[in-house]
Amino acid sequence: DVQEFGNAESLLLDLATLKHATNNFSEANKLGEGGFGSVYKGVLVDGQEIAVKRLSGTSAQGLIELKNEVVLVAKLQHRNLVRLLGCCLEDNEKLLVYEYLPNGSLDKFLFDPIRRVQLEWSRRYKIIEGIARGLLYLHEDSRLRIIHRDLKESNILLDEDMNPKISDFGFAKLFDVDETQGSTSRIAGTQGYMAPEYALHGAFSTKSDVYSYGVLVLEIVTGRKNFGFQASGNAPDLLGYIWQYWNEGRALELKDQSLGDVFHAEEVLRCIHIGLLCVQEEAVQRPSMATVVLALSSYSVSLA
Ligand code: ACK
Repeated sequence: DVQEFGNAESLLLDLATLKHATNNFSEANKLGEGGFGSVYKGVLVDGQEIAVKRLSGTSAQGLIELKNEVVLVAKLQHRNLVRLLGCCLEDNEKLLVYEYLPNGSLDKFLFDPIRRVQLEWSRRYKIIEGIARGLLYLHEDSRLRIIHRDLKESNILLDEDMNPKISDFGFAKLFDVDETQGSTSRIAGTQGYMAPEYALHGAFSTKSDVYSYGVLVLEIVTGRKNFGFQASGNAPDLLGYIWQYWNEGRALELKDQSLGDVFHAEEVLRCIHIGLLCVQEEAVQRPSMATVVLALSSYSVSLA
């Protein structure tokens, strides 16, 4: 029912148009698998490039999540969030249409042996800062106040200027001003990025997003994985891990090619510090995203 989408009628797109744009969802147009199903590249008749997310499965749960996502994301506009352009629910299809981001996900860049070289330090820092701003907007500045719940590299897309944009709001939940925490029996996050209280008890909050953000920061700085909590019980030895990374001289890979051989040790350490603060076991001890953004931006100001 279109009415359930509120003012989203203008967001409804025609199935024939989307089939034409994606060559009938051909394999050649497939970008990959996302959280909800396959993602296809498309080009509209006016030349505009789009990414079409085709929801798989016909469960009621899937449809509810889709509607949730459409209503939420359509209202959000921020330079660090992927724009939702529209959706289509014709013929049992459940399609979400997004702006197309040519550089794909941070996951591919960060952990690809060739492409990671393109991520010199100044870019990594901007990505760390951009994700923080997008997340702060979700948590506090958008009128909706949203907890993302599944923040990880594959949900961070990069635009043509390598500006990061957070995607996949299907698991995000609206929360009221006086109900800033939730609990769910259906845990929607990803192992290794979920805060302990969320992975173990389903308790999510803005602070569980902060935890995932901390894991992201440590992974973006070091190019390594597995900084997050594992439900199997093995607590990651964060400091040992980072110390080893530092000793191996891997940090020196992060020198800024555009500035010659300048190595931003202070910035690198600052980001590691912020990452470690964010992945503290006790949620109350983690900083808010407002504090993180301030720490990152006041630092770049003081460097200038
Ligand atoms: O790393 P990628 O190339 O970037 O592979 C994944 C894949 O689809 C499954 O999520 C890509 N993808 C998702 N959304 C978009 C988008 N809006 N623009 C471009 N690529 C996208 C993602």
